[in-house]
Amino acid sequence: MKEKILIIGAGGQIGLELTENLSKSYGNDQVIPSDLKSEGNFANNPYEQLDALDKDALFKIVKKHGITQVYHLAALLSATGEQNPMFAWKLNMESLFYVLDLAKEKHIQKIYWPSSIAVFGPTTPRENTPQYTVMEPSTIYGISKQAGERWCEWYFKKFGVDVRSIRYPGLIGWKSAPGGGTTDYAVHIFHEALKHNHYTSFLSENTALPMMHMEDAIRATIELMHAPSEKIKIRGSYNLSGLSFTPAEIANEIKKHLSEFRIDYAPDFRQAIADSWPKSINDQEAREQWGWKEKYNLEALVKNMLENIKL
Ligand code: NAD
Ligand code: AKB
Repeated sequence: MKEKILIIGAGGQIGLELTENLSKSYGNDQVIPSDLKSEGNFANNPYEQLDALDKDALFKIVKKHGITQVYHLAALLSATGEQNPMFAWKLNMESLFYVLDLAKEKHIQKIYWPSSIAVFGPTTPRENTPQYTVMEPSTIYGISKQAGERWCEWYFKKFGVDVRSIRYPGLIGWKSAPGGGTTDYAVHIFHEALKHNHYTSFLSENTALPMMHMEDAIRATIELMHAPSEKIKIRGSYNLSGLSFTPAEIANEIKKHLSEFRIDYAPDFRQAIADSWPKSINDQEAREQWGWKEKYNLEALVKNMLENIKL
């Protein structure tokens, strides 16, 4: 069957790169990016303006294009979610139900929905955090992702919905601007380094967090979506690890390329969020079950970002 893919929230950090990547494999006409924004950056694809909370509009677009797969990316992230908790809950949960129901009712065949390391909380073991462990998230974003994982598994078990998910760490890419996340300091730092040779970090010097180059994350997403169904043993969401570093460590790596670069630290409300998350992730299930392996370490990531960011 020829796949037709709808990407919801395609105008964000992940969506822009995923649209580009899927279009290369499936063809521009087979990939339909959509977002709240009236115009997308998608001259080559049939773009749709769509509010993920508009169930009827979503259904019409699915029928109009004969959609077979949905990548549902629209969400409020950790920092913006804490500023607007009730709306974060509404957006992150209700839009997921609409997509899961489309599959339950057999209008679409496959769903990708991202979770996050934000599902973990202050009572989770922070080093080498395993797939199965204590999970008491302390942000609305994390609570919505944890609940979303449970709903995905429930729809799989109850109705056979083919839904797949990854708990992304902080993602770092050069093709788009940072969004409303706590890990986004590690994207912003490159733009400020190149513009001003200076960055004020909203996380403290020694705050280690799990991170990943966007290219690795997109490849993982597509590999998971292409994996044979019987290999996908986890229908909540997979731990996935790339690398871990602190603001001081990434700053030191940037200094190897920009010797004048300086960093200051002025932690704000996002410090408490970062302090509740793991420092590193154990992803043995993803490695064993569908062959995940990252490409980028810190050295390669910093080099790649500095070479590619266009101001
Ligand atoms: P982003 O904030 O850059 O992009 C989100 C996109 O969704 C934006 O283009 C926004 O306009 C769109 N959107 C918001 N509300 C919408 C609505 N009502 N209808 C349609 N579109 C809407 O986020 P991102 O970094 O690309 O993240 C995408 C997904 O991946 C999210 O679910 C996020 O939780 C998850 N994730 C991201 C990271 C990361 O580091 N970027 C890490 C873990 C999980
Ligand atoms: C955020 O910081 O909110 C995201 C995430 C790790 O989910 N980047």
